[in-house]
Amino acid sequence: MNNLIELYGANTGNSFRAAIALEEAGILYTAKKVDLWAHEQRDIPYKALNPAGKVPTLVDHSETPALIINQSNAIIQYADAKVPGQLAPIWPGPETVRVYDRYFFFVTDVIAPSHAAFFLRQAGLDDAAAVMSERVIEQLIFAEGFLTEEFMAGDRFSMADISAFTIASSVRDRLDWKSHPRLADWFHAIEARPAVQRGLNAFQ
Ligand SMILES: N[C@@H](CCC(=O)N[C@@H](CS)C(=O)NCC(=O)O)C(=O)O
Repeated sequence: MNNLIELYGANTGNSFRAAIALEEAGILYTAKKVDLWAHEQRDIPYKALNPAGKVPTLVDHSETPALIINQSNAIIQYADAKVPGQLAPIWPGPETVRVYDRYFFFVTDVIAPSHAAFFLRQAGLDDAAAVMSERVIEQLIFAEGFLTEEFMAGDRFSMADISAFTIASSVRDRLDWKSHPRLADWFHAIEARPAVQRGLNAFQ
C-alpha cells in the first residue's frame, strides 16, 4: 500500500489491466474501488479526476502537481517508465520492438473492436456488434501464432501479455480453448502469476 499513488477502478478489464501493470512492475499503490452500479464514476469529485466518468484513473501525488492518468494503456506505459525493464526490455532493441508491436496489436486490433462491440450493442445494433465480437475472438486465435515461446512477445512476461490476458479474460466463456491448446496453456500460466492474481483482486 502506498498513499502517494492511488488507482481508482472497478472489476472491469480496463481496471484490471492497470492494476496488473502496477503489480507486475512492483509499484506500491492504494487501490480505490469505484462503485459503477452506484454511479460513483459520475460523482463530481471523481469526475474532477476523470472528466469522462470512466475507470481506471491513476493519481500520483509524488509529482507536483499530481499526475493524473485516465487511460489503462497509458497507466501501463507509466508503470513501464517508472520501473524500466519489468514490462518490456529496456529500449532500444529487437526484443523491445516486438513487445511494443504485439502490445499495440492487442490494444488496437483486439481491445478496440471489443469496445466497439459494446457500444454497438448498447445502440441496439446487435448484428454489427456480433461482427465486432467475432473479430475479437478471431484476432485472439490469430495471436496464438505469437506463442513461439512462453509469452506473447518472447521468452519473458511483458505488457503484451497484460493487454492480451485482460481481453482474453473478457471472452473466456466464448473461446473454444480445446481447439487452441497453446493459447489455453499461456492463458492459465498468466492467470496463475501472483502479481496477476493481486491485480485481479485489487478492487474487491
Ligand atoms: N479507454 C479507456 C476505457 C475506460 C472504460 O471504458 N471504462 C469503463 C469500464 S470498462 C467504464 O468506466 N464504464 C463506466 C461508465 O461508462 O459509466 C481505458 O482503456 O481506460
